[in-house]
Amino acid sequence: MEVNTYLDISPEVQAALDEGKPVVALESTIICHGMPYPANVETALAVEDVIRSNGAVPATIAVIEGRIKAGLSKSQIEYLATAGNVRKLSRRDFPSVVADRADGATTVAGTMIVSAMAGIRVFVTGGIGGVHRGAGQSFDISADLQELKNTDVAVVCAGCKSILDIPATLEYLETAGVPVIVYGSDEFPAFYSVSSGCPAPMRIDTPQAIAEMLAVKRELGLAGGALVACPVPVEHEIPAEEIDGFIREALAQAEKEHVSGSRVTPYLLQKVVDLTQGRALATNRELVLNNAGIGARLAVGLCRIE
Ligand code: PSU
Ligand code: MN
Repeated sequence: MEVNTYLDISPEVQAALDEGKPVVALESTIICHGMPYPANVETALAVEDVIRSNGAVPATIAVIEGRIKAGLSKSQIEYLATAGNVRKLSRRDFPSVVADRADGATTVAGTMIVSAMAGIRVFVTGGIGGVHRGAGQSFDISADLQELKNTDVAVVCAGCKSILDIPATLEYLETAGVPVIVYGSDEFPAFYSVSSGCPAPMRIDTPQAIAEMLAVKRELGLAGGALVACPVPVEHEIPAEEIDGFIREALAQAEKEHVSGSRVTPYLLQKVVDLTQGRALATNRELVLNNAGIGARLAVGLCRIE
């Protein structure tokens, strides 16, 4: 791929890519808009450590002063975690954030775009965006789903929150032709909860077997991404019946305040954290760390095959 003139790949990430070593991308929306300071920095650095201890190089993705970054230093992570007006950066936002030389925190869609630019095949996050409840009226469907359709990166997550319409999100992914793999469970996970009530479209029990499937997908020339959903470790889950009341409350407040557009998801995430008084934050941290271990082993598996 042509070297993108707006992209800075850190020396460590570039060396790993050149040597064919495993690299795992990480998003920055979770740092800037998903968690409060200092939990955001602490989690971001802990996730990088888990990736390293599982044999891969972490590449946190963001835009800083208009430069697209793959691989951030500790001080850059600290900067983003405390900077006030970092923009939420999905596909449509790249031209303006880069042209304005602004700071941007990449969503799942944004991080997939930069991963593909840099040649990174695995990306670990917490939860993806999807089809919102009431999308039949609002048309609110995350650009993350379009990106999964189009961009060849494997996204490792803990499913999606029930702030979304999970069955509709899975229908959308099926229509888009995106393989959805649940790691070690027969049920698609609902971020905080192991259970969503939706059966797993496909179940695979080891990172190596997922890597083998993704290698076949590539050899078949099938474009687009894949979604790997890992249930939160059960000892850290908030069971669906406990979190559902908080989610309903958050949705009701969003409606009352007429929140719309790109503000909807950050608003709902923040409300759930506030309403659960930090319990959601602790679960969020644990599930991302769990995903990081699995994602790193998947990246190692892919390098072994190719
Ligand atoms: N869902 C979560 N945690 C998150 C997000 C979603 O459980 O942090 C963030 C991700 O960055 C995701 C984005 O890509 O929100 C989706 O925003 P929207 O629904 O506006 O597309
Ligand atoms: Mn939306």
